[in-house]
Amino acid sequence: MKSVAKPLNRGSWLRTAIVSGVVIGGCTWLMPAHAQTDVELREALDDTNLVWKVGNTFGPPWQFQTNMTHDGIDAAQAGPLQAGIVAELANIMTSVTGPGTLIFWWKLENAECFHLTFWIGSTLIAGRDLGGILSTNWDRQVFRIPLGPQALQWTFETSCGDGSPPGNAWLDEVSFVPDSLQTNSLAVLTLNAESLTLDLRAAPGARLQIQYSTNLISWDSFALPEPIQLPDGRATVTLRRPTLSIGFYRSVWVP
Ligand SMILES: [Ca+2]
Repeated sequence: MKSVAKPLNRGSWLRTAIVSGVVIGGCTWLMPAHAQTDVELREALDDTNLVWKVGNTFGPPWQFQTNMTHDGIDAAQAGPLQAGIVAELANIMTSVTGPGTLIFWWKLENAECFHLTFWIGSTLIAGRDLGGILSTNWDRQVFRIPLGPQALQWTFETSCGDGSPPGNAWLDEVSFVPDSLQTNSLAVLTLNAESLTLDLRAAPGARLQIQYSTNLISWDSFALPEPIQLPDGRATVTLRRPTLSIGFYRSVWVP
């Protein structure tokens, strides 16, 4: 099949050649603009399982770029937006099926005249006065995603009036790992007649319950007020040791 010697839609020729699946066996495949946008954003945001859509009002949409990144390779950028008589806004959206853990990095150029927010469905999760993006540095966020299909959305929008400066926002290294694919480990650090201390490891943001057994068949949970949180993927906990002739311990995910 002949190669097509012209750029595809918005991407450059070089950029198109890099996108996996676009150049196959010397053949170049033309793609609709929305499909190319998804491929570019999937590469920029690094989770190959996610499908991306964008929307915008009075400003450029989120798009692939390589000038400002967290991973040193590529990232998605919104903007520049600039408030005039009307506000400007750009959304980037994907969907996942929870429960699982979502991690991403985001960055805001101007924290005074812009909002960068993260939503699960219609619920505002981070940004604005909820914290998490108050500085203009790259900022890592970790969230537990609840059970079932969930629409995820990042929104970049102007918040100052006419005459405010232009500004950009960036998103990089988005990762969603369902609980079914996650592993967690438990090691006993110390053990005495009254207590045991455990080293727990799992994906960042995990919530774990600790269980014990005498036969590896039936398991009981430690009576804890809340699941053990692992915001950084690791925790050390000391628990009152149950009265057992032989004890086995395990950690299990909590949605
Ligand atoms: Ca990237």
